Amino acid sequence: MPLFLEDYLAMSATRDGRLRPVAQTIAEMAKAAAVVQAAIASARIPQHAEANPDRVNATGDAQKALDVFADESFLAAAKASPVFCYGSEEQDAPVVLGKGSLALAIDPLDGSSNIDTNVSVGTIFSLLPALDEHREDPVRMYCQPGTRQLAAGIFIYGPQLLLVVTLGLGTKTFIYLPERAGFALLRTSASVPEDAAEYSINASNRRHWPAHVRRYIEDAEAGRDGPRRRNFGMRYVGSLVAETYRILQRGGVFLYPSDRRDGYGSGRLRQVYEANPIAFCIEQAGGAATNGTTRILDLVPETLHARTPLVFGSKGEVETFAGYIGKQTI
Ligand code: P6P
Repeated sequence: MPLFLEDYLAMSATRDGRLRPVAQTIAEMAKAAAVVQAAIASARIPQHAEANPDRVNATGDAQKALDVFADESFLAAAKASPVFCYGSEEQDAPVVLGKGSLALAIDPLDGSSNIDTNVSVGTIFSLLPALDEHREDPVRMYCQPGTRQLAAGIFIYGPQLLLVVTLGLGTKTFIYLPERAGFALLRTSASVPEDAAEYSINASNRRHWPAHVRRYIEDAEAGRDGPRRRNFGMRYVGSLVAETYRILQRGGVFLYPSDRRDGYGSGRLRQVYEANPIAFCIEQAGGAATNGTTRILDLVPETLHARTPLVFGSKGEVETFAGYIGKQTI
C-alpha cells in the first residue's frame, strides 16, 4: 500500500504542528493541480488562445488562456487554505486573502509557451511565513530570503502528473493516480548525484554570455580532449520544471546566467517563485543552487517579481562552475 500525499502531510503536521497550515495548503493545491492537468490533457481550453492578446503578465511573458486558468485554479486553492496573501507571476501585486499564516508565491504555469509542442510544463510554488509586520504591505512578505521557506514544490504536467515537494525534511516525489484521485509516494528521498554528466543551457545565447560562462561551456564541449578530461551530454528542454526533474533523477547542471542583455545583472528567471522553490528542493536532495557565486537561498529578493541568475544541480559541478568566475580568460 503506497503512502499517499495526504497521509504524508498529516504525519508531518503531527510531528511538527507548525507545518499544519503548510500541509492544509499543499493538500488544496494538489486538488488544483489535478484540475489543471485535466485541462491541459483534454485541451478543454484553447491552448493557443491568448487570454488577452495585448496582455503580458507582470514579468513580460505573453499570457495564455491556460496561464489564467491555472492562476485562477491555484488562487481558489489558496482561498480554501490558511494563506494570507497570494503572490503570482500572473498578478501584478499580491492578492490579499486576509487570513492565515502563510504567504504563497507561485508560478501557476511555468513554460506554458511549450504547451503547443506537448512538452512537460509545471506549477512552481513556495510557502513563506506571513510576517505580521508586513500585513499592511504584503509585497514585503516576499522579500524574505529563501532560507525562510516552510515548504516548496513543483507540479509537473507531463506523461505523469508528479509533485516534487519538500517541507525541509528531504525532497519527495509523488505521482498522481487517477483511479485513486490522489498522489502516491513515488520516491521517498530524491538524491542528486554529486557529479554531472550533462549540462543544460540555452546555447543560442552564447554571444551574450560573459567570458567565464563561455569558457566553462567550451571546456565541457571539449570533453575528454579538453581540461575537464571527460565527456558531457547536453540537454535543454526550455521548461524549468522538466530540467529540474531530470536533474533530480540523474544529476547534471542547469545554467541561466546573467548576460549582456541584462547588463550582466538580473538574469531572466524569477527569484521568489522559481529559483527559491527549486533551490529548496534541490538542496534538500543534496544538490546546490547559486546565482553563479552566492547560494540562492541566502539572497534577499527586492520584490515579488525579482529576477536572478540561476545555476543549480550536482553540487560538485555547481562548485566547478563557480571556480570559473575570476579565472583569467584568454
Ligand atoms: P529561454 C519558460 O518560459 C521559462 O520561464 C522556463 O521554464 C525555462 O527554463 C526558461 O523560461 C527558458 O528560457 O530564454 O531559454 O527560452
